[in-house]
Amino acid sequence: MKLVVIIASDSDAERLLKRLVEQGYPATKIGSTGGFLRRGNATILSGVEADEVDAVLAAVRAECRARTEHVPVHALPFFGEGATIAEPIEVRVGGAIVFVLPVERFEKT
Ligand code: 2BA
Repeated sequence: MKLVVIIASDSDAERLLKRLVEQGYPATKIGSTGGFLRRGNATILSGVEADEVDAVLAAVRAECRARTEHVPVHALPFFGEGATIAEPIEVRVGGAIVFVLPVERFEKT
């Protein structure tokens, strides 16, 4: 068994959760916050058999499309304070970050 951990934007995560559940994959959505942008995002956990991981990743690719956005440096927490760069910086938004972890043990009580 594998645990697929997916970090996605809030809007993409909602559609992804719907698609996973419709396809019969269990999923849990947890509210989270990106450390760099400090924007709300969502973390989805899905525990599936090893041979189902590719199908879960296909759903992620279908629902989470990356795009870029220009963010003013002064709007960035930590980095923005006292920033001397005037140009907005380009950041990736949307898309997903995925970790696939081995599951040592799974129990349902
Ligand atoms: P954030 O940390 O808010 O990062 C949002 C986006 O800002 C990142 O998109 C990346 O394009 C950019 N970014 C992050 N750190 C940067 C830096 N030091 N300088 C310039 N640009 C930077 P993604 O890479 O798609 O990441 C989206 C969200 O996924 C992240 O939100 C974070 O919540 C999570 N994440 C990404 N990589 C991770 C990792 N290795 N471990 C844990 N969480 C991760």
